[in-house]
Amino acid sequence: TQALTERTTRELRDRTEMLLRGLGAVPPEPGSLPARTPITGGELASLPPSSIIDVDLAIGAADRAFREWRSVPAPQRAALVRRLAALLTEHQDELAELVTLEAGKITAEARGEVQEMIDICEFAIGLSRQLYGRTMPSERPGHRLMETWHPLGVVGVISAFNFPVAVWAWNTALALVCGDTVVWKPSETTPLTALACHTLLRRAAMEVGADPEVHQLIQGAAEVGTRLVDDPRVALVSATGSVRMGRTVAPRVAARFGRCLLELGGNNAAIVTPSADLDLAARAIVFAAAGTAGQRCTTMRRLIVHTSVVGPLLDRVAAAYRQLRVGNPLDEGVLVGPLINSQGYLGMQSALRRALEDGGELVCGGERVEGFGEDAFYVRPALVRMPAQTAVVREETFAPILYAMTYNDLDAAIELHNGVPQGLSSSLFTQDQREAERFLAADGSDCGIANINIGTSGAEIGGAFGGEKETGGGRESGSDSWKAYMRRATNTVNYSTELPLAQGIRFE
Ligand code: UN1
Repeated sequence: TQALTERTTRELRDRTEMLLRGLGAVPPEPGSLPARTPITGGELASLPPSSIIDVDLAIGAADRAFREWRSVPAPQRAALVRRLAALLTEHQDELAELVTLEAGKITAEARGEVQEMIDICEFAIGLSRQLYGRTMPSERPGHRLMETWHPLGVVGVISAFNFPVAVWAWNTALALVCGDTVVWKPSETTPLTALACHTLLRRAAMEVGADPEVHQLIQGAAEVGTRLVDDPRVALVSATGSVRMGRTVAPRVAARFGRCLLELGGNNAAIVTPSADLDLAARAIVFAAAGTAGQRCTTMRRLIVHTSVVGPLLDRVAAAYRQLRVGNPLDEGVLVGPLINSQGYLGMQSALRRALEDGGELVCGGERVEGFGEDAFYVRPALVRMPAQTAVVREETFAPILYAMTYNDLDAAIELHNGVPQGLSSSLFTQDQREAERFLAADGSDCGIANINIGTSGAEIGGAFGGEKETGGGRESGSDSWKAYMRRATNTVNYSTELPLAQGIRFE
């Protein structure tokens, strides 16, 4: 296998170089930041990481560009995003393949991720004419009271390996039409897809006559991100990643009174009730739990099933799990690609061990799939029956482990559902309207996303995306998430010849 793996890596390296050229992203000079493919674990390229000085220069350039960009009318700013959408559409397959090579996603999901970028661009273009402020009736005669939304400043975007391009696009498309400029620090695991996106955006800017400096790319490990987080010129830090990362970022940004938008961990569950359509539920569960090899922040990690249907439901899920093809994500028919690296694999193994110690029973999966070389980590998605929601179940393990528990009474199920520190996404499967409404009510799911009869993952861009508790509270993407990228000014205008004071105060 070792020789085969090396040959495969060589082929993937050539392919990467070709894709980068096709995207106009000149393969950079080598440096100490390796870009690996989880397909074999081998190196595709290496790049020079940004130095602290590079980071300062990038923030300075974005700050200078902001001074002009903020005064360009929003519908004109949208021209840049429109051109980006066109380039993404033109290069959808190449960019998706690069995502597969660098993050290990299967082709369908990688294309879906690029589609999500195109979708958010379209949303942002429409939004550029809808950055609405309100007017309120003033309590004073001859006065007008209103609010205006203004560009905020430099937005620092920190993104994760699992959605290496879509999450960048959510932030960047909105930030740009809102009149902000962007400094992007991608995951150090996915520098090449970042380079490709940066190149496409810069090209779009050149083609529509916008200032290419509105977007800056900085690459490297945590210290590069920290520099970005600490800089007072960065008005908003939008960070996606682990709760651990959020715990360092949030207090640092708060200490300088900057703004934070956090998308941190999820420990998403589905409740399956006695009236649920079990075939539909099983299909939804398999995609949400095993898709993307369990490496979405929206991945389903917990199942809370009514005792009357637990047997038939788990039989269906286990049968589907046994049929899942795990392997090279470039191969047709493969539904589960590799984990990102050895850390992902070790994390999964240790969580499984703890679950079994807690009395968990492995229904299927969990084992490593060999034959891809020692540096590639392919696993069969695991289904584990748990006697209770023990400590390991309350943690987010970024790998395909689905813990199944049972319930008898819906109140207890919702209690169990909400009994974790994270609050991103959730689902309930039922044909009973009362149960559905209860789940969506104030005393139902405590998550930012609550679904009925669909899984926890795969949200559309039109809704606001994000969650509560340790998930961080931020909202990105659709609905009115744009407000996080702007500052609100309240304006009172006196068009009378008198000077009445509010609250009826007389000062004379
Ligand atoms: C993430 O995993 O960080 O809802 C984002 C979903 C995708 C986005 C996931 N649209 O699964």
